[in-house]
Amino acid sequence: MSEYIQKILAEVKAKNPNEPEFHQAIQEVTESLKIVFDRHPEYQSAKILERMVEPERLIMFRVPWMDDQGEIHINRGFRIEMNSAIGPYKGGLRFHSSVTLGILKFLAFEQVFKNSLTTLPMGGGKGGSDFSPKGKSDNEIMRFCQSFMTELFRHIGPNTDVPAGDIGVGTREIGYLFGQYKRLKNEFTGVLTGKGLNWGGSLVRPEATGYGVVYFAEEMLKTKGTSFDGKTVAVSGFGNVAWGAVQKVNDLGGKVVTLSGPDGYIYDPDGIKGEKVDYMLRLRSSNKDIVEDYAKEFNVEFFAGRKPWEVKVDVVLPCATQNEILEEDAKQIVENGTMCVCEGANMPTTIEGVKVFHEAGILYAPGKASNAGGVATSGLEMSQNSMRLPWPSKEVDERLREIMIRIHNTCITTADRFGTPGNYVNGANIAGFLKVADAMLDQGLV
Ligand code: NDP
Ligand code: 2IT
Repeated sequence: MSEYIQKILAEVKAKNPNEPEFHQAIQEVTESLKIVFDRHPEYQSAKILERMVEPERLIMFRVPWMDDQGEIHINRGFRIEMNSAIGPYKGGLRFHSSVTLGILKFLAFEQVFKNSLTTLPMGGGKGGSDFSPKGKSDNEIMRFCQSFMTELFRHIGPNTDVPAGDIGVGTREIGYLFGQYKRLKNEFTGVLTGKGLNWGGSLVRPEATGYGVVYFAEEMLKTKGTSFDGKTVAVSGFGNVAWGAVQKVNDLGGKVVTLSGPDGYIYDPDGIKGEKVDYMLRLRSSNKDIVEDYAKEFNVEFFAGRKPWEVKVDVVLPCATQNEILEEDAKQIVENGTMCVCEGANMPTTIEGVKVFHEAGILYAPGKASNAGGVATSGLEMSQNSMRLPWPSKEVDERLREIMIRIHNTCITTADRFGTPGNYVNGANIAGFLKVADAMLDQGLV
């Protein structure tokens, strides 16, 4: 690693202590950028990377709310406005007990590159809270969302910062957040995406991240002259992204045999199809945080405390959360003869895990490229809101597929151009970086 990159990493670690995920995300990107700095010293002298690792603005606030028994709780709310060089800040909100400032900073940093790859005019941001929806009633979730928005509303807007969903935030939560924003501002605008269809949402947004992951993986398989037809697939998670991915794998003739939760994984050798896919929605909205119920409902095996990576499959789609594929999991996946790993979650594979995939020469795509279909369709929702015209689902789906194919091709051609053919990590990091970096150069010292 060059001295320059090492110096930046050391500074980031010193300035942002106890934020290992943020360090990890920056390390992964900077390793790819070394080749860029060798060829283009102008980015180094303009200190573009040093600027990019520092959020433009960071908002942290108190979220007090009352539970159904009248007890008061205080959670912490965040919004990281990371980079607005190419458009308004854009990115999801995560509600999960594990949320910390460092986790949201890693997600906001990734989002800048991802949004750049979509070809749409969106900057990067992320937010959320350490509030856990697990075991909460609908009314409690509503009161929490209203309190969260009572502070957040003054910092966001359709041309400033447009949040959406992520872990623990789906259409229900977006509804409560949108309702409160509208009351406070007396404005009906596209300030959030992932809205319900009757109040400004886009068709295909709920499915978009998962569909996009599978469209991307389909392009990866094509480079080896094959397709999803007849392939077995391991999916982790059972949330929004997993749900969309399972449906599209089925459409393309593949068979998904696993789902997972924090409690373990289920193995369904007949494939997750038909009513089983609908059941995933019930599982997700039960707020129980477990996948074991699927095994009971459909009489399949459940493996407590284990990950689905021990199952022999052709394709792996990690769709749960960060760092769910460790080095030893990656080795297991390679040993299983898996040919393609395409990430639905953000940073599900550790740096050591990615190294294992690269050394084995299997197809591997990082989330910032392969899961960009969610935010891309959020961008399409923003376009429809601005035009005040909803598009039919076929049109949204076709645009989504085109965007995913374009991102795939950008990764391939950029990796080639910088002398690392087939390396999707370098392709995504470099292409994502160049667009934002050039915009920052154009805009002066920002
Ligand atoms: P959901 O809340 O719908 O589902 C998240 C899934 O991951 C659930 O199965 C959840 O289980 C599980 N999970 C969450 N935290 C943990 C944990 N610490 N350990 C094990 N399992 C966990 O979220 P999404 O499907 O929206 O998000 C999944 C991933 O995809 C995340 O990495 C997210 O950042 C990423 N992503 C989401 C996009 C979107 O548009 N929604 C777009 C692009 C990426 P449980 O609920 O039981 O905790
Ligand atoms: O990680 C992500 O890209 C998301 N959670 C979606 C963000 C968005 O603004 O749609």
